[in-house]
Amino acid sequence: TLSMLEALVQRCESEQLHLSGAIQSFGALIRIDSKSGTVTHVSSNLADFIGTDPTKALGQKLEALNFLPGVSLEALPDQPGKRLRMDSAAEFMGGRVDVLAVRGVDFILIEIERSAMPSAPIPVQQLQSPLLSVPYDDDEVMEHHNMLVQAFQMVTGYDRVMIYRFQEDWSGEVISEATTKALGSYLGLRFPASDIPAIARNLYVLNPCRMIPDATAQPVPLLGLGDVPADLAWSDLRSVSPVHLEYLNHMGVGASFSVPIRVTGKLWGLVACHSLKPHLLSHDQRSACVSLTNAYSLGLTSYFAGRRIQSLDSLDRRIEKILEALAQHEDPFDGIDKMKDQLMKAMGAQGFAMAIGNDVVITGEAPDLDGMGVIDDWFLNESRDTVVISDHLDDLFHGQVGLLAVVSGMVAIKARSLRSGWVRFYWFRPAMAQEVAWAGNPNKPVVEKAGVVMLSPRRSFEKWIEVKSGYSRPWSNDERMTAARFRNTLLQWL
Ligand code: BLA
Repeated sequence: TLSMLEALVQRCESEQLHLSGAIQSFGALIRIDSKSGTVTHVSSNLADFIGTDPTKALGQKLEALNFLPGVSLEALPDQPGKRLRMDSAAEFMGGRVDVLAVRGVDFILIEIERSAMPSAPIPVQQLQSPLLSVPYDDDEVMEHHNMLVQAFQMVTGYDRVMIYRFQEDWSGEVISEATTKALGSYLGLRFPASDIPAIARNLYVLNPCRMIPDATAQPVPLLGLGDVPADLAWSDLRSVSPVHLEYLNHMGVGASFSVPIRVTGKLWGLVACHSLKPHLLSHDQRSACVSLTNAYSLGLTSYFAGRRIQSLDSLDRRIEKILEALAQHEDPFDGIDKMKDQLMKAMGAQGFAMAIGNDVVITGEAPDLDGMGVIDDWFLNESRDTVVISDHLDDLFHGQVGLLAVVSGMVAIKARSLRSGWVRFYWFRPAMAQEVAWAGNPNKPVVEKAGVVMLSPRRSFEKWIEVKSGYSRPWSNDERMTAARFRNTLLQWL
C-alpha cells in the first residue's frame, strides 16, 4: 500500500496540466487549426477582450473575426513553441490589447491580453550589462545571483524574488533572495521535489516563463468544436493546477511568476517571484525578465565551465603524481602500501584500504579486518559495478556488521590485472550528523478537513530541521570523477 505522501505524489505526477481545458482570466484565447485555418477552440471570455461572441467565433477563419486588421500570421516560424508578438492597432471597448501568436504542432494559439498602461520604458540594457560579466569566484557568483533578484524586483515589483536551485534529486534550495517584510524570507530553505512535479518542470523546457497573476481567480473554460481538448502546453494563459493554487494559498501568496534558469541546456533552477496581492505583468515586463535571466545564465554557465576545466587539470596532475610515485616501486602492493596516505588524502577520505587476492592493507578510520572482509566479499563477488560510491553505506549493508558504526561513506573501485587478478581500492568517510532546513515538514502533505483526511500540499512552510544520521559528507563531483579516472589510469598501469 502507498503512504499518503506517495499517493499525493502519484496523483500530481499524472495530472495532465496541458489538457486542463481552461485558461486564466487575465487573457482570452483563440485556437486555430493550421490546415483549415479555422477556429477550433475559444475561451468563453472572448467578448470581454475584443467584443466578439465566442460561440460565433467557432468555425470561422481568423480574418473573419476582424480584430487584427492587416496582421498576418505568415511571419510566425514553423517550429512548435515559436512566438510572435503582434501589434493590434484596434481599440476595443476595454482599450487596446496585446496579442501573442504561438505555434503548436498543427495549430496556432492566439493569446489576447489587455495592454498595460504606458509606463516608463524598462532599462533592460542597463540592467543586463553587469549580468553579462563572468563571475570569478564564489563571492562573485553570490553577487551575480543577487544582481539578478534585485533587477527582477525592480522590473516586476514582486515582493519576494528568489533563485531556487535544483539538487540532483530535484529537491531545491533558495540560494538568493530579495524580499520584503510582508512576505518574509525563505533564504536557505530546502523544498522537496514533489513541490514541482516532473510534469510541471517539463513545461519549463517549452516555455520562457510562467505567470499566475491571481491565485484566487476563477479559471475560464474553453469552448470547442469537438471533444478533443486543446493542447495548452505552450500557452501563457493555461489555467493553474488546483493543487498548486492550494499550495500558493497555504504559502500566503497572491501571485507568482517564475522563469527557468538553464545551464548547458539543462534546467538548473528557477527565478521564483511571489507577491502578497494579485500582481499582473505586461508582456514587456515578462520578456525583460527572460532577457535578464538569459544574460545571467551565460555568465553562470561560463563560470561553471571554467571551474570544470580547472578541476580536471588539477585532477590529472594529482593522479599523475601518485602514479609516478607508484611506478618507483617494483611491487605495486608495496608501492601502494607506502603511498596510502597520499591516496587517502587525494579523495578527501579518512580511511583507505586496498586488496589484492587475499591480502588487505587498511589505514586510517576504516573497518577492521572482519568488516573489510564483508565489504570486500560483496564488492568482489556480488557487485557488478566496477565503481561504487555511497554516502550511506546502510543502503548496501542494511545494518549488518559493526562496520557501519565506523564508516558511512565509501568509494570502491576495482580493476583486473593479468598479474594479480582483481585489485580493489576503498576510501572511507565517517558518519557526520547532517541537518537539512526544510520549508515545512516535507512528509506531512496530509490535512484533515472536517474530520476527512485529504491529500493536500503541506500547510506550514516554517523552518523544519531534519537531522540525518548515518550519512557521511557527500562525495563531490570532482571526487567521483577522480575515482573513475583513477580506475582507468590504474588499468593501464597494472
Ligand atoms: C508548480 N510549484 C510549481 C511552480 C513552482 C512551484 C515555482 C511553478 C509555478 C509557479 O511559478 O508558481 C514550487 N514555488 C515552488 C517552490 C518555491 C516556490 C518550491 O516559490 C520555493 C521558493 N505542488 C505540491 C504538491 C504537488 C504540487 C504536493 O506542493 C503535487 C504533488 C503540484 N506544483 C504542482 C503543480 C504545478 C506546480 C501541478 C504546476 C502548476 C501549473 O503550472 O499549472
